[in-house]
Amino acid sequence: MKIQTVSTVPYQDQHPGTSGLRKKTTVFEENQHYLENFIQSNINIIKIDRSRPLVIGGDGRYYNNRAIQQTIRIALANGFTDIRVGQYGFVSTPAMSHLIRHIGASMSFIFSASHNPAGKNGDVGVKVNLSNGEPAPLEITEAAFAETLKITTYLITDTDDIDLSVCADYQFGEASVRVIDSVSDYVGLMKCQFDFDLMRNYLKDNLLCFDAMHAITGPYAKAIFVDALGVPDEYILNATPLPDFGGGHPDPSPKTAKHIYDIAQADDCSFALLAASDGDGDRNMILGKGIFINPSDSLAMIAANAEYLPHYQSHPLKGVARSLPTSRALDAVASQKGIDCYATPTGWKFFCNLLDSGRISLCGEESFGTSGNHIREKDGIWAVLCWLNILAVTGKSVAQIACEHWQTYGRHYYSRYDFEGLDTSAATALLQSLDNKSIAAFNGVSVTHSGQFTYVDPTDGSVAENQGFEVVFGEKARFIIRLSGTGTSGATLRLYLEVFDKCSDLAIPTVIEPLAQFAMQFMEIARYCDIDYPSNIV
Ligand code: VG1
Ligand code: CO
Repeated sequence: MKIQTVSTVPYQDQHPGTSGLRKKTTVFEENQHYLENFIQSNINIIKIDRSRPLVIGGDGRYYNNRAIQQTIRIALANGFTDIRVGQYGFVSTPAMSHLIRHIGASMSFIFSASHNPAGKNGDVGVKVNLSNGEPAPLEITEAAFAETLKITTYLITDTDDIDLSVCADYQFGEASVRVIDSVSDYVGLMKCQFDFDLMRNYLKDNLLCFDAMHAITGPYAKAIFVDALGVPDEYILNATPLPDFGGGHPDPSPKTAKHIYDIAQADDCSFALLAASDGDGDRNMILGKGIFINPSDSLAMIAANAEYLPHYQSHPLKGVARSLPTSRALDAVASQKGIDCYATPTGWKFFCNLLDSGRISLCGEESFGTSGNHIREKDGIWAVLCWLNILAVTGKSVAQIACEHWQTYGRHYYSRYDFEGLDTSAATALLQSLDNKSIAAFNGVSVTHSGQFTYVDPTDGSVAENQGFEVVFGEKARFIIRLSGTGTSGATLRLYLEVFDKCSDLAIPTVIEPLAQFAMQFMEIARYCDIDYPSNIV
């Protein structure tokens, strides 16, 4: 094995966003050394013992194989002596987080752009996780970015591509590359977390349907729902991961996962629980017959019913957390249980110190992400199993759980308006203008707080500024405006809207629209961005 030092020139645009580096596939394919620069920059600044395992995998999308093979060569050249790669290159984001923790790995690279479409004209991304299974924190992503701005060389071996289709070991001098089964350890973890016997029994009389959207969760869903829980094979939809995700958009939301959403809404729906996950398996959508559970509610409902889940029976909830724009339904549960509830900036990395320090053991985001302290990523299948286990214990339907919840706690009506494909400077100017605006009241309810969200991590005092502009009308209503950090063209402004009402059966648009109109006028979206309505409503 020969090691080459390759000369390169830095790129200016390798700043990781909310969840890793994310770009158009063409950016990776058409810019020489683009991938290599980013991988080498991370290796340069993350100081770790290179004899500990490094894990490499992805969500199966186009360009994964090239990225994985190239990263193996760079890792070998940089002295990593124990490299593990998922069979076929497949490792979901939650399974990666678990693998790192389970085998004592030092770090990982996941090639995924999450729910963004794949293919030659789609997106590719790189997520970097560290030794506790957590996404690289801000200090690391910033340092890696700084390194990408000055990198001049990277190291690479002349080794051949590895056959990823079979689990086997390859030796290169002192170093080994192992192709590993990336599903079985994750299945083992789920079996420790939930009551599989009870769920299997429940599923004899109650049907479950899961849509893997031709993305990474197919193999995991088959092993868990079909093999371990006895769900008929045909109820796992789109279970084969495809490089272009079947031409779809693997985003588990009512709009992009319309197929399964429509099954749930049909009068003759025979399923007790329906769910979908995203490209890299960390998101989840929960549906019951005739009902969609918005992710903020799902998080609050799991928290409220945690006592029915085996892992929270043995380790009762100490505290919970949500990202700032996630609705305050969770706070209502936390307050009733007498436990702490933290609000963090958007992005999973901000939960990890709270999880590590034992302050929280359940957390989530409005963007269809939920997880516990079993790993350090959001976990799509885990969230589905939480619901399944709760249904199996209580014998209630999804709709019943939701309605009883709203009757107990009131309902946090919620919606997100996305304004996509905006001119970046116009969107930035809009955000900057907010600080100088004043607001008094909405519908007769006074403003209790408004301003940019600054997060001070309670465990280490680290500070993240400008994490979204929040306007709060006491307990009654709230809106938040922030720029997305995962897009790959133009800018996306997100407007998050929340209205609390004790009455639980109002129509969501009727409740939300007045606040939405108020917020859009406040932000002057028409003046700054020349549009007056969102391109996407979740
Ligand atoms: C979005 C979501 C955020 C999530 C992130 C990564 O970020 O809003 O909650 O953590 O995607 O999700 P943004 O910056 O576009 O709003 V995923 O499934 O990539 O890992
Ligand atoms: Co994802």
